[in-house]
Amino acid sequence: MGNETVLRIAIQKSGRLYEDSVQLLKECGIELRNVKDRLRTVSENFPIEVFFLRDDDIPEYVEDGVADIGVVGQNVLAEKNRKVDTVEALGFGKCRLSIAVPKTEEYKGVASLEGKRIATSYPHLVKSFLAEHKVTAIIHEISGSVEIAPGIGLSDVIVDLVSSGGTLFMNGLKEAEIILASQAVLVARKNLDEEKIAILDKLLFRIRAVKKAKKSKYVLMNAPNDQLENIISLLPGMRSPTILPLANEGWSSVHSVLSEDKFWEIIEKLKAAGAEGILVVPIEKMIL
Ligand code: PRT
Ligand code: ZN
Repeated sequence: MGNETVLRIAIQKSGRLYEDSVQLLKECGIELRNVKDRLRTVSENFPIEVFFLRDDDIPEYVEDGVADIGVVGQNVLAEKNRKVDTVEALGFGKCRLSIAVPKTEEYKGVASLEGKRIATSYPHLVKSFLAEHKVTAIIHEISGSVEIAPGIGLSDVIVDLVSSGGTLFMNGLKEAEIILASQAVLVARKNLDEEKIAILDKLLFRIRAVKKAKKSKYVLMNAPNDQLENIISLLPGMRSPTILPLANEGWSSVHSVLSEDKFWEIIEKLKAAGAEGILVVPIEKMIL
């Protein structure tokens, strides 16, 4: 790539955010070769260089300017408390940092943690949560397998990440209170120069198009002409739905875009209004 400016992005080397991070870049049309077993790689078709790092190190590397931007969980970002800007929520890596207590115990609120031993990998977040609630407890920082701590007598409760809740359940624990809801975000270092901001804007434009497309479906259906007006009124479309005559007299083909949150509701109304042969197609990119 010669001396052209490249934007350096840090993503997780392996683990829960790796696949989705690489997939996101791919969906943005950014080609990366040989991503496995590499520390860094430069894209051939977009001015970006990818660094593969441990997720815990990403906020620091971005703050220090070793990388310009990074993909990291809000949980790690909040714990590390580095001076970086969050530029976009990415919608994957969703989880929550929660207080979990033994299944057999009744949880009576934050105040009941007074004097208790809490095992966690998130000492700073736990400390500030307790301070906020004016509770004093003993924090045991452990780096992995936090969920076994109560079982081996190391702590009374834990604060750990939860997604399905299966891990807690298998260890005789239950989720008692959420401290932080988290997902992966794109962060950027402060004071990026103009050229890098221009590349970041280009990347963000693509990321938003991909995100938007994931939330939307392209819908095609056949509609009796005497019901067209009614059917069209149910459809938002990007501007308005597309109507094409069918060879079959008295019928039209109606095309539109529906957002996922309203999808089923609208489909039911369309059927009730006489729409037939409804096809639902995923959208790859959506540029508005
Ligand atoms: O090696 P490196 O340091 O990079 O990776 P890591 O082992 O520290 O992190 P990794 O890959 O486990 O997680 C990376 C990020 O994924 C986290 O920082 C979160 O932002 C996000 N994430 C999303 C999760 C989970 N979901 C999750 N369920 N991270 C961890 N878990 C663990 C949790 O700690 C518990 O052990 O999964 C278990 C619970 O899962 P359930 O489904 O049984 O509730
Ligand atoms: Zn980590």
